[in-house]
Amino acid sequence: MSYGFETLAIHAGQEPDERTGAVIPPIFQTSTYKQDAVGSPRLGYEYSRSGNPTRDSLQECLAALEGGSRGLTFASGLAAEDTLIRTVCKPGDHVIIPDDAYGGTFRLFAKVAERWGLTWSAARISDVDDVRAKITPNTKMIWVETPTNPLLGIADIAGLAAVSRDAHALLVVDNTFASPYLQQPLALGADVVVHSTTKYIGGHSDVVGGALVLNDLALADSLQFHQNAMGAVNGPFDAWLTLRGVKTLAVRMERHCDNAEKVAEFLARHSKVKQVIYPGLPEHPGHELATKQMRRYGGMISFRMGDPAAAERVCNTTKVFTLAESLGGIESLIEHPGKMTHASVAGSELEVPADLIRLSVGIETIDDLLADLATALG
Ligand code: P1T
Repeated sequence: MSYGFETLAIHAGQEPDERTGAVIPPIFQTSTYKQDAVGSPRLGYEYSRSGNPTRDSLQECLAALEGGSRGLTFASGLAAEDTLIRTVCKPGDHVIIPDDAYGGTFRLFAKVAERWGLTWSAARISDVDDVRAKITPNTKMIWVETPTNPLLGIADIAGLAAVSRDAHALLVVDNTFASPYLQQPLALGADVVVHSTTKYIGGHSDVVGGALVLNDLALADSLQFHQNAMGAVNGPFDAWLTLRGVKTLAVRMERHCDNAEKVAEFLARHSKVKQVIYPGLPEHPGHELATKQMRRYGGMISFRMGDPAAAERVCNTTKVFTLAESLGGIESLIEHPGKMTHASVAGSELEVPADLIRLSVGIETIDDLLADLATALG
């Protein structure tokens, strides 16, 4: 029987505990496991870097939510990315990255992987032809964010999947901004989905984590080998917190989208705002594509003030929107990408405008959010 998304979020990988009937899977807060005889670990569990039942529950749940065969979870989104890059690529290989992406992802390619012999090119990820033009004989991965962070560009996942297949490269989609509730890249032809589970999946800004989901079982085995060999795993309590959060993903995302649509309309009408960037607005260049490949348009909005000082002033003034990095939690956050989350891309092709403000619209009362922005802009 195939269950719906909300049912999977609550039940996949989360059977009641066999021994006690506890409805919620326990936190197996243990580093190691008693073995019945030398070489006979129970149920294959021998050491918690290699395997832990709480982590297994989360991995199974996330695989189900993305429509993938296997999930692997990590200590952070960047740990998941690093494990994927070092599993798939070797020195001399080439990767295409988006010309708009999370600053930390750019830093991982440009300041870490490059030192180990990986080469990369930045492409306009919303332009399939530009991505195709950047392919080289050594291209191993096309790395996509959609929507991108922080400029909310939309990439054609199915179109890029065709390009990557022709090039014998892997299509990797960072699905952090959309979450599996709004978009399922594997069904559109992606090979691997990446998540910072710190964001919408955890949803409560209380735990850092990352995940990979895929269908290729041989690659999944290789990733699992590297997950253990490199050791960037999430702990049992972090896995449990993430599982606790993901159960409500569908209802949270609906409210994030409701609120973001109203905030985007409010900002678009405001005389002090120069440009609002939200895929749900008809004037967004990726609006049609987003309508096709996403269920709704998400909770992230960026906007430009036309003046960097004005942007900083707004960020420093809101009260319900908390000035902080990160996104995807139930509370609304505001930030200045140029000086905060994307400081590491300064001077690169990925540099973001200095008058840009990014909002992670939370699930508070919409009137309070609009009043807060009206005061800060006023
Ligand atoms: O922070 P971490 O869990 O390691 O995830 C990194 C990451 C990966 N991919 C995307 C699209 C992200 O947005 C992030 C983290 N981003 C922020 C912290 C931020 O405020 O944008």
